[in-house]
Amino acid sequence: MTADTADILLLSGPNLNLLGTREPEIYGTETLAEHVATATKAAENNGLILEHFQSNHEGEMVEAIHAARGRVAAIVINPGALTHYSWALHDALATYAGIIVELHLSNPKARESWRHVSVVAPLASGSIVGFGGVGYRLAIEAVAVKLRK
Ligand code: CA2
Repeated sequence: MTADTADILLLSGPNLNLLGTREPEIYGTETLAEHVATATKAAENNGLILEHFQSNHEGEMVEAIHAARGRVAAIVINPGALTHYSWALHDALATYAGIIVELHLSNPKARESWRHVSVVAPLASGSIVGFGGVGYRLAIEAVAVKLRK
């Protein structure tokens, strides 16, 4: 799953592997692989190495965060629906000392009320939401700016 060294871990949560197959009006037509390619290119443009991990399992997401501790400088995370209730993800991210950027394709605050809560947002430097696939580039740019400081 993980390389020995990377600067950014892009983490994708449950169901994001199905992007491009349903609900294009909400999530767009691009696949996850295309978003990862966008993020990888943005990282390379900033001299950074990116690795990606997607899981439909909360525990695997937690373990990916554990494995990032002391190894990668930043995590960009789209936790999918785990965003709204996973205190396990919250607690794992709380053990991570690097930069955290929360990323969503849609704008959860403009959707159902159960999506208005994020248990990840309080641990993030910032959140990029509602810009569709462009958000992947913006999230990497945000990390690059933070790392240059
Ligand atoms: O907008 C986002 O990026 C979300 O994280 C996407 C999650 C949703 O639960 C969050 O509230 C916001 C859902 C991902 C579902 O992915 C799909 C993929 C293909 C077709 C339908 C959904």
